[in-house]
Amino acid sequence: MILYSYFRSTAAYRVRIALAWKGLSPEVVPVHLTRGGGEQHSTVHLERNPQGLVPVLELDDGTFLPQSLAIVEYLEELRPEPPLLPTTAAERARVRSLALHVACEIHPLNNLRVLGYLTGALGVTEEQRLAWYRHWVETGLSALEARLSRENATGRFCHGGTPTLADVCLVPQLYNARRFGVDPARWPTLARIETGCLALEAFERARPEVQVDAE
Ligand SMILES: N[C@@H](CCC(=O)N[C@@H](CS)C(=O)NCC(=O)O)C(=O)O
Repeated sequence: MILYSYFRSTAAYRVRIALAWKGLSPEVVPVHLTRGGGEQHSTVHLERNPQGLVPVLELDDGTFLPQSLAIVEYLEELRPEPPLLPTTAAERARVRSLALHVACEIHPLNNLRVLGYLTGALGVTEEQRLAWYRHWVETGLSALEARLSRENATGRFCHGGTPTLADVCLVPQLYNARRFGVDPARWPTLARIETGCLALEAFERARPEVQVDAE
């Protein structure tokens, strides 16, 4: 397998965590999202993913698989142990619901191309762009904090005693928030879960700062 990744990409970070958790270390091919207008728009990358986004996982048969959550679910089926989803249907639904809270309601609003469209085509100022980012990340993470502090008062992870797909989505989102000057310490449950995750080797190996293309 080959992972097309960018060190700062939160969606690629999710896949890197899952790969490391499963003990898989495929070749990683960086796709630089800003250099030269963005390598994600190159003909070669658009053949991998016409959306012009990372991550993409190239499977052993040469198939290209975009979309981080589909990739993580694929890895879960390929290598069920150690799991990233719990055993009962209700628990799996809860974990997926937490993951989608981040991946569908927070991340897409603050993607590079969305922020670029704001300052480019719509002509908003840098200050307004940052206000947009902070609004959606704070709204989304505050709701997640409310939910997790109610449902999981003392747990080390989002669900149960081991990391799941929910933590795979949460940790990169908190990394991204910090990059834009939003300190996750204001959400104590999320911050505690992040600390628990980052103490694990798989999360350490997936960190942006230790990737081959880190700057
Ligand atoms: N829903 C997609 C989102 C992928 C995505 O938005 N990737 C970002 C990096 S985190 C990207 O490639 N952005 C390039 C751009 O916006 O031009 C997934 O989960 O894989």
